[in-house]
Amino acid sequence: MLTRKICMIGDFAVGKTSLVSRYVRHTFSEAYQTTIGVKIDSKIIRLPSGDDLKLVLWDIAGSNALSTVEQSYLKGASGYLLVSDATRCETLDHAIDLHRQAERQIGHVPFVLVLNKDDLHEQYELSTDTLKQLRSSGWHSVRSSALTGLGVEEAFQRLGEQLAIKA
Ligand code: G3D
Ligand code: MG
Repeated sequence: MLTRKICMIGDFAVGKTSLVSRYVRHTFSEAYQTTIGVKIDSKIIRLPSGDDLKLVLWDIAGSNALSTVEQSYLKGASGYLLVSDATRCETLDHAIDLHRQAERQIGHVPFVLVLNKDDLHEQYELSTDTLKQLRSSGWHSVRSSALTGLGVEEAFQRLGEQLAIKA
């Protein structure tokens, strides 16, 4: 079976670990512990072609506001989910910066921008202009909530399908 490594990238507390547990285990815990080191999960998805693709999901602990992505973490990754927290606009700026860092390290690979915590409507902070600009420069984005499950399958599925096109 085709297997691809994908990395979760984004600021501390944007919901990287929660998205993985919603996606892989269909659970959400308000008291989910901060990941220690790197956690690896996997999930098999069905591609439009009918083939299966195994996604190996790498989730790193990052406690810095703007943590740098480590080369050893990204090594061998075929793509990544770039996660921001829709209730904190600075996490989108940081995501853009982390994307640049990732590109410098592993070159152009597919990624999907995830605008998480979409359930917290009243606290929504992201700039529509910035999002429009990103979309017009070719970025794929998905609104998600690891709490309700909205958009979670879609985010991983979209990335998986982009990887399959590249494969
Ligand atoms: P990280 O892995 O990116 O550091 P976590 O982020 O998955 O640990 O999530 C950080 C906090 O945000 C957690 O709250 C988690 O429950 C919450 N969270 C994650 N995704 C969502 C979401 O989609 N909606 C809402 N409302 N909350 C979310 P705590 O309180 O445990 O720190
Ligand atoms: Mg985490």
